[in-house]
Amino acid sequence: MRKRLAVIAGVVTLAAAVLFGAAAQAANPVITSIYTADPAPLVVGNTMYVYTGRDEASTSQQNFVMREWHVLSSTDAATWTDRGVRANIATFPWAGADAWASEVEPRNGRYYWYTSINGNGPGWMNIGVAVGDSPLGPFTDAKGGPLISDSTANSSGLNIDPTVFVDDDGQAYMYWGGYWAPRAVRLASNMIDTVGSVVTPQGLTNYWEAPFMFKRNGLYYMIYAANDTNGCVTSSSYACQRYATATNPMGPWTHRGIVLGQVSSTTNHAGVVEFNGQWYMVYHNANAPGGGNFRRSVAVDQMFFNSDGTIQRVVQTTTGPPANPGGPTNPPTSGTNLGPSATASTSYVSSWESLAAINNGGTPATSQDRSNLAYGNWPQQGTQWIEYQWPSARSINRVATYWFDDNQGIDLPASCQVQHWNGSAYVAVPGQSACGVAGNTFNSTTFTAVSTTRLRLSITSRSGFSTGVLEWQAFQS
Ligand code: FUB
Repeated sequence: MRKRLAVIAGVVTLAAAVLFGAAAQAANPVITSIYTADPAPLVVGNTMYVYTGRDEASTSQQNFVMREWHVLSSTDAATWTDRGVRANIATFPWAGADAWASEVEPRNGRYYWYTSINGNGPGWMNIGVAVGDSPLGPFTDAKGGPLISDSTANSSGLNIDPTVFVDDDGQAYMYWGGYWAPRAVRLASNMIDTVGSVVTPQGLTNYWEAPFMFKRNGLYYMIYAANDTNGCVTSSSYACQRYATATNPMGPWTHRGIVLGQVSSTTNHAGVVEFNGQWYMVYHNANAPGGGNFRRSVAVDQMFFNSDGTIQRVVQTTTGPPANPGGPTNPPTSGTNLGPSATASTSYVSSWESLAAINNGGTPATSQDRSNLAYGNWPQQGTQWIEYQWPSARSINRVATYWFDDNQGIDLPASCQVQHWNGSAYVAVPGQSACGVAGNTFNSTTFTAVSTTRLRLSITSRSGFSTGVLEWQAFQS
């Protein structure tokens, strides 16, 4: 009975916090209404989400008191909103304490939230996984037990701090581990089972904990906390972020140096993301009023690459980044939308739907809003396309797509790509940011400006579904 009451209390707390999310001003730390730690960023459509733990220790407590995870969001990387508690210990009925570092990875329109959590079984920390249908959930336990525990062969000395990465070929990888013991394993396409053996990755020099994996220009990057005094920190109670690169997602890795110096909290946990053409590092420190090693706060700063792919050391600021530095403004209403002046065509449109929907200038209320017509290609599956053609070349550097989802045969796509006609073939527009597949919003994709008469959106459906679009905007650069 006590456990059931605890679960109900957890659900009530979750609901209250979801309802009462708080907005914040541009500054570092980005949120000061609560203490937040172990940030992991994710860009979906026009929004950067940051998944964080919450530090609840009092000023006199010298240990982590962490029971829930929050989601922060921003559409300009400068102004942040706490979207409230989106998962907590009660999300995992088999666990009982320690909602430590986590990370969310999307796949096929679902969002998998990998967490460090103390299970009720033998040993201490485990890796759990919850799943939801949107970046904000709701999230539920996906597996009914730990994905990794102390019983897993060759698991880490401390099974915490998962980072999950899905490569372009669909293969997913998970790295994790504390106590100087990194581990790596492949994940099945269902994202909740491991495949093959757990291995000890090579080349992550001075690894302590907190890995975060990403890919840029075909090169794999791993940032991670180290606590050596060989250029990293002044005392091994503290940590810096080192990074390594690899040409294979399982390594071996080549250590490249320090990307974030010592922070004001003893732990150092960070993530990296590209948003509107700019790279950011999110990390935590103890700089919020009343902050400390167990009362940490998330900060965001810009991160810059050198032309050889190495990374400049991140400058920690108290101001945070300017809104969308050097990038386009976010709202789909900004700039000149060339969609309405284009002639639209498609690989297929259902006889009862209308291709005119995509460039009639509508602003849908939701992905189910047919009030300005809807384009759908049911019963086609796999890859279909829509296209704009202009009588003479237009210079374009951004599109925004509002997907149609009729909750029947048409669903949000698995993936998409913006292409242009280069005179002899359709090719991907250069330097394009993620082609977002979120529902109920415009998904903005930026790219290096192309001068073209034909712009195409290639859309690949989720298995068993067709796809649709309510509005497709193409912006003059
Ligand atoms: O927040 C608890 C733990 O502290 C995390 O799992 C580690 O990465 C460190 O930040």
